[in-house]
Amino acid sequence: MTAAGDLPEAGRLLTAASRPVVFTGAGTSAESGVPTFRDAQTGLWQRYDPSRLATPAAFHADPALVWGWYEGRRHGVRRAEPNPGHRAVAAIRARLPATVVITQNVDDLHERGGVPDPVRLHGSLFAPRCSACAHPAPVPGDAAEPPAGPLDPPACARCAAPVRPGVVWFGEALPEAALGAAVEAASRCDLLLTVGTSALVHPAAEIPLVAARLGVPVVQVNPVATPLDAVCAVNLRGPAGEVLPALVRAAWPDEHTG
Ligand code: BV8
Ligand code: ZN
Repeated sequence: MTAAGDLPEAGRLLTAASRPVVFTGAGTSAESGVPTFRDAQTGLWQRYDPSRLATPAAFHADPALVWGWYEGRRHGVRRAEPNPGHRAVAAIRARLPATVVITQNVDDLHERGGVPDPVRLHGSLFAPRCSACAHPAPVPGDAAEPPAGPLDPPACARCAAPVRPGVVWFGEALPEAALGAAVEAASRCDLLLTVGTSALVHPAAEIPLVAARLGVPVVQVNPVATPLDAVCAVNLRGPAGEVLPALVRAAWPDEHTG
């Protein structure tokens, strides 16, 4: 039975859990001012469809356009701060050390918000590598202004090929170790909390279903409905930055997530 907004029930499920998985998407960072894929692009990027830019073909066709887009996103993330939702996730992990945080996000706000070891399904804006030999490349220095448009990527120090963002593009396989760890955690957890994801991108979108199929309760935090509504024990309709701290307080009234 899906009880929309039943915070006390979600709190009881969290209190009863010992091995939760927290599965996060771009909506978790929305209140930090980091646009999700669904948010309208700004400036030059308005004319581009993100899911077409986030592909190997786009990078091959125009490395400067794609590198400039990612550097602009990294610039925005550098100026963003973790929001109370990130800190609530860290509070859950501090209370329940067996918690596994799995993220689709490529920002570093979980790490800066107190979760040092998220399972990263889609890579990171802070792990550039060579597009040819995969040699890790240094994260570029922090520019005062974001690139207003195309920006030539650096050359690999080892083979001089263009450096690419360390993210998983559409059409690319997810890192095997991360996907394996995520499926393993979802298969062993006793609660799955899915936060801020449209659940449209595969195979990441399967992770909550792994838990649901095993009869593990799934609690969703999202202002709008998603395909996961059908498998949720509780749907908490609202922004992560407000709902997650409220959920932590419902589970542990003495907890102050800051
Ligand atoms: C692969 C990194 C094969 C890059 C990203 C099966 C079915 C259908 C399609 C496929 C399938 N299998 C594969 C596909 C194709 C494709 C896919 O899923 N397409 C979809 C779009 C139809 N998948 C792939 O290509 C994957 N690769 O399968 O490879 C393969 C296998 C072997 C060998 C070779 C190849 C790779 C997918 C990874 C793509 N990379 N990110 C980058 O960031 O630039 S995915 C990217 O988009 C994000 O990481 C995110 O996960 C996803 C969606 O973006 P958003 O919508 O912004 O974010 P999210 O989904 O999290 O939604 C935001 C939500 O937040 C919304 O619901 C909103 O309501 C909510 N929200 C807003 N504000 C708040 C909030 N929630 C809480 N609080 C708030 N304040
Ligand atoms: Zn190289």
